[in-house]
Amino acid sequence: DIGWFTESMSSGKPVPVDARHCLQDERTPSSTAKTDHSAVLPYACQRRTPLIHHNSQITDVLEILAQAASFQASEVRFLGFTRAASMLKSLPYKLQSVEETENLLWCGGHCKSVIQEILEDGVCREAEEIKASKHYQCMKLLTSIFGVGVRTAEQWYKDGVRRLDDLKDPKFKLTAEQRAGLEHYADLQLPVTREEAERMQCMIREALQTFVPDIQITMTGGFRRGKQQGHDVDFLITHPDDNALTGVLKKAMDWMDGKGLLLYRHLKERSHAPYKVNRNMDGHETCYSIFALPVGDLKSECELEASGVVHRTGSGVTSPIWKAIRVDLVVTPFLEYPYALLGWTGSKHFERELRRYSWQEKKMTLTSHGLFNGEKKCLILATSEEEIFAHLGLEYVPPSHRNA
Ligand code: DCT
Ligand code: MG
Repeated sequence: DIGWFTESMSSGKPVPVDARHCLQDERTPSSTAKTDHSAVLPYACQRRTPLIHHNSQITDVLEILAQAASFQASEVRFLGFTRAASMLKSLPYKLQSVEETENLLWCGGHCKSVIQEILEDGVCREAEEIKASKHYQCMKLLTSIFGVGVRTAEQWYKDGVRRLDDLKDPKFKLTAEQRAGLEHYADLQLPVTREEAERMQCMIREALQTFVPDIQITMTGGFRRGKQQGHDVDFLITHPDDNALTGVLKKAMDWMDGKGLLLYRHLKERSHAPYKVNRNMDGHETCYSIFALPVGDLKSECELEASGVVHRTGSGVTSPIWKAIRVDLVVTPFLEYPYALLGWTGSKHFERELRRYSWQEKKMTLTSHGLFNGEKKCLILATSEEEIFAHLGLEYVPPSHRNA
């Protein structure tokens, strides 16, 4: 029952209660968090998970099994494989024998036999069969289109879609997002490099500062966790004065559109009842977009041919002028910024585990808007990510170790 939350948010402005007032006892660190054996703590948000770890041979396979489970809409199996993979990613050593999994939560049963097979034979037959299966290959292809989720892909698969070209049949009614995704498919399959992400940030900052000179923009998502490449770039936008944020995203997007930098955008307004939104989403004003990032000689000939992003110059020679890049832009009120930063830094599994831990261990609801104490019926303020971890009784995990 989150009726109390409804009330505080119904005006559109959250009314946070001072954290010190309602959280005295929440600051006590959990007994487990103090030990040095953080690698085997049950929740991924209690562990430190670096980007590069010691068990990728096993985790790669477990993640294929997890993805196949998600394609079969089996959330339980998806979570089982994902939690096992995440546990192994946080181990500070390479697993040598299956016996070492004895004390590792989530690594029993089916996962244990998979781990054993890989340790002994170097491959997992089940994963090899999955990779070779038509259903898996097709679902992987279709869900890699911007705007296509598992349910749509499954429906298309049942309707006989096997290749992207099959979607040209007018009987398939594509959304504007999916049409843009297909149009720029080849480019969007190329990883976005850190250098491209940084150029993107400069471009967007310039546009935003045209309207609000001291606006803040922060790169989040995988890049903030230290990844050198990603499937998109995620940004958070904020300002100490909420009024300065009103309408600025739309104005900046129009400004960039006028310069020919935008290929697609979908602006979602701020929801005044964010708790009603799908639990995987939030209520911040967001723009899901595809930018045309100007490029020099960044791409190889074959990448260019595949992407179709070549433009004829007067002499008939082709040269690249832009690369399509997926960008998510999120506007957050200053008070909610630490929560939005924590929520948008990821990884997805780290976030899922933070929310699970908050609810199961602390009876609190964590979103990218705030932390809500269900027992004391209050909203808890925080001025930094460190404070949010402290409120939850968790040891602070820096972004570089949230690659769960
Ligand atoms: N997020 C989440 N739950 C979702 C989707 C996103 O908690 N269902 C959060 C976690 C990561 C962040 O938003 C950005 O999402 P992505 O861009 O999808 O993830 P990423 O870690 O940035 O991965 P990539 O590098 O591939 O973009
Ligand atoms: Mg991302």
